[in-house]
Amino acid sequence: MEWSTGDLIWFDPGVSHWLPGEVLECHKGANVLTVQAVINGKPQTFALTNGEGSVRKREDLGTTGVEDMTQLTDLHEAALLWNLKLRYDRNSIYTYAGSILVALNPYRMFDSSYGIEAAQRYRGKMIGALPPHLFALGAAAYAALPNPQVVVISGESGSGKTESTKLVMQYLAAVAPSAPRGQALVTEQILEAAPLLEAFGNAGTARNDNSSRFGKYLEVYFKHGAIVGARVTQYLLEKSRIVTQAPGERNYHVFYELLGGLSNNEKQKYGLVEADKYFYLNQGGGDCAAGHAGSGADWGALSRAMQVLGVGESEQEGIVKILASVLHLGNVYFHRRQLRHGQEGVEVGSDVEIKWAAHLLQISANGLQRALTTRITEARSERVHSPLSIDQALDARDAFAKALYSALFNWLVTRVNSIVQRGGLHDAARISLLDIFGFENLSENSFEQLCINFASESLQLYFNKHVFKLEQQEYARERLEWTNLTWMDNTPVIHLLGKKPVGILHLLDDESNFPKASDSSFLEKCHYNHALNENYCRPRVGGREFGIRHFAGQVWYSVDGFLDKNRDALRPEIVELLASSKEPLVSAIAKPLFTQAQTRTLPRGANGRFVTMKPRTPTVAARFSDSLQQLLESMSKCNPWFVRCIKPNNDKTPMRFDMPVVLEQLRYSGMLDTIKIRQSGYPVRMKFQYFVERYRYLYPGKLPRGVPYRDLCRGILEQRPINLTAGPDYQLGATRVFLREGLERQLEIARADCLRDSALIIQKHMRGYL
Ligand code: AD9
Ligand code: MG
Repeated sequence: MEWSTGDLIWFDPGVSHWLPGEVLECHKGANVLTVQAVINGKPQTFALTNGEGSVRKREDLGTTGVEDMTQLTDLHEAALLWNLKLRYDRNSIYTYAGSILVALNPYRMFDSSYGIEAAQRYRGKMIGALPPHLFALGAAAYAALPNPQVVVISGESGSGKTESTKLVMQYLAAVAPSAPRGQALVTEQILEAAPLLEAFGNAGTARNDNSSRFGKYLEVYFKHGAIVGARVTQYLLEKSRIVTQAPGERNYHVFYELLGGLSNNEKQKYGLVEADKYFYLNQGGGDCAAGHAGSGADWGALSRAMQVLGVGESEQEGIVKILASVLHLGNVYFHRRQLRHGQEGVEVGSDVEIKWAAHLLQISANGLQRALTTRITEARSERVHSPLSIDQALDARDAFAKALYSALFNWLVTRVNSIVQRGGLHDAARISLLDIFGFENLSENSFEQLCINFASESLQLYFNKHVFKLEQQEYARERLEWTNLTWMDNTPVIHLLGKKPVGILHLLDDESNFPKASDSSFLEKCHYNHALNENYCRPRVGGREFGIRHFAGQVWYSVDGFLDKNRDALRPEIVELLASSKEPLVSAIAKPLFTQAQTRTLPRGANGRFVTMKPRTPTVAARFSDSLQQLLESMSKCNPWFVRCIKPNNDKTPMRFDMPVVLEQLRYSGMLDTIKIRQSGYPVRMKFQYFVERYRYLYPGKLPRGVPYRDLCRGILEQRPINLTAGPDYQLGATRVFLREGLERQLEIARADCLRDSALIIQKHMRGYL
C-alpha cells in the first residue's frame, strides 16, 4: 500500500496491539515510514521499517467512537479494539455489533444505569433507539414473546456473565406488569434464587472473586406479559472445591458467610469455631472473611432469601447442620494401625470431629467411623469389613463430604424449582437466560476444566451456527446474491472431545468403566488415538498431561485423578448411613444418591428369574455431555440474543482497559468475522405479507390491488433512499424479504412517525366534529 503524509493509520510498533497514528513522512526507497502517535497525551514519533503487515489504513473514530460496530467503514481488529477503548474510557461499557451486545466489565457499579428508571426508558424500545445496553436486549427479547427467546451470555471467567444475567432478570422483573393476585411473589422468589444459588455455588478463584462453579439455565415464564414462574437447571457443580482449593482460592461462599454470621452461642451449638481452623477452608491460604467482592452478602441476607423461597426455620437449621458437619469431617485425620495377621489399617486420630459430624447428621458415630476406615466387600454372600489404607481413608472422608454438599446443592435447586415452577406453565411463553462457567486456563487444569471448556466450546459452536452457518444456508435457500464468508469453525475440537467412539470424553468413559484402567492408561489411549490431530498436543517425554487447542487458546490438562473424578463412585454404605439419618433434611437429600450407588433389578431373564447386576451408572462426563446436549436442543428452539462479555484486564481493576487482554478475547471470539457478517449480511427477515402489512404506511398513497406481496414489498422499499456502503441493504428472497439491522431501524422510526402523524390528523378531525 502507498502511504502519503497525513494518512491516518493503525500501526503496531511491536507492542502486540494497535496504536492510532498519522504518517509524517514516507521514504519509499528506504522503505521507512515515519509516523506520529499520541501516547498518554504526548506526541511520539516512530520510524517503521518494512512495516507492511503491521500498518493499516485508519478510519477516524472521533473522540466517542460508534455505538454499533457494524457502522465502521474500515473493518479491522484495530478499529474494533480502539472503538471499544474510546467508549470504555467514557464509561460506555456496552457496544453493539448489530444486535449482538459486547459488554466490557467495568469492575465498578454504575447504579444509575441499572435502576428502575433506566429499565422503564428501554421498555418497548428497539435495539439502537437508545445507547447500547443489556436492557435493550432484554426489551427486544420481551417484545418478541410469545416466541421462545434465549439470552446467551458468554465470555471467559470473570468477564461479567453472572452480573449480566442478573441485570437482564432485574430488567424483566422491572418492566413486566404485576402478575395476577397470588403470583406476584414469584418474581421476588426468582430474583432471590440468584444470590441463594450463588452463595452455595460460587467461590473466590484466582480469576474471579465470585466465580460460578456451576452452570445455570434459567427459564422465565410469562403469561400476558407477566412473569408467572421459572425453572432453573444446573450443570456440574465443581465438587473438588469442597475438599481442596488451589493457592489463593476459596471454598463456596456459604461456609464463610455461615461462620461470619453465627453468634458464639450458635457456633457452640454446632461445635463450630473460626473459619481458618478448618482444613476444608484454609488450604488455599486465601481470605477467610465472610463477604466477597461484588456481593457483600451475609448470612442474614441468605437466611432471608431462603425464607422467601420457602426454606423454613427447621430446614435452615438442617442446612446449617449439614454445612457444619462437612467442616467437621474435613478436620478428621487418621493414624496408621497394625492389625491382626500383619494387616495394616487406619484409626481415626481423634473422635471429637466424628462425634460432632454424627451428632449433627443424626447418624451412628460408630457407623460413620467404620465407613471412613473400612470398606465392605461381599464374600460368599457375607458382608466383610476390610481395612482401608490412610490414602483410602482420606479419600473416603472427602467423598463423604463431597456427596453431602453436592446433595444439599441439588436439593436446594429442586426446592427453588418447586417454589418458582408453578403449575400450568406448559403453555406459557419463555425467555431463557444462560449463564454458564466461563473458559478457564489455570496453572494446573484437571477434569473440571475439561468439562467447563467443553461447555464453552459447545456454546461457541452454537454462536457460530447461528451467526454464520444457518444464516448463510438461509441465504442460499432463498437464493440471495451472496459470497460465503468463512469463520473460525471449532467443530474439529468438539469432535476431538465429544464425538463417539474415540472423543476424549468417550475414551475417559470407557476407561472409567474398566476396573483395571488407570489415569496413565487413559492418557496412553488419548495419545494413541489423537497424536496426529492438529488440535491435540502431546507433552514432552514422561509428562502426565495432554494439550487441547481450544478456540480460546491452548490448555494443558493434567490427567491425575481424571478416572476417579469421572467415576464419582459413592460407596453404598455411605448412602445407607445418610439415609438412616433421623435428621429429616439429611435423609431427604440422601434419597437421590441411591441411584448413584444402588444395585438395580432388571426384568426377568429367559429362565424366569430376576437378574440382578451392578449397573453401569452414567459417569460424570456422560451425564454432563447428555445435559449439555439437552441444553443445546432446548436453546435451538429459541430465538437467540447474544451477549459477549469481555474482561478488560487480568487484575480485576476498575475501568482499566488492557489492550492485549481485550484484543485476545476479540480475536478468539471471532468478533471481526461476526461484525463482517452482520454488516454485509441480512440478519432481519420477514415474510412478504408481514412486511407489507407492517410498513404499508410508508407507501405514498394507496397500495395497488392484486399485486403480489413480493412486488408490494419492493415498492415500499424503493421509496427509501438507497444506501450502498456495503452493497444493497435489503434483498428480496424467494419467500421473504431480508434486511440489514440498520434499515430495519430506519423503517421502524419512519413507521412510528407516520403513525404519530396520522394519529394527530385523526385527533384534529375529531375535534372538528365536536
Ligand atoms: V465466571 O465464568 O462465573 O468465573 P463471570 O460470571 O463471567 O465469571 P461475574 O459476572 O461474576 O463474571 O463478574 C465478575 C465481577 O466483575 C463481579 O463480581 C463484579 O465485581 C464485576 N462486574 C461484572 N459485571 C459488572 C457490571 N455490569 N457492573 C459492575 C461488574 N461490576
Ligand atoms: Mg459467573
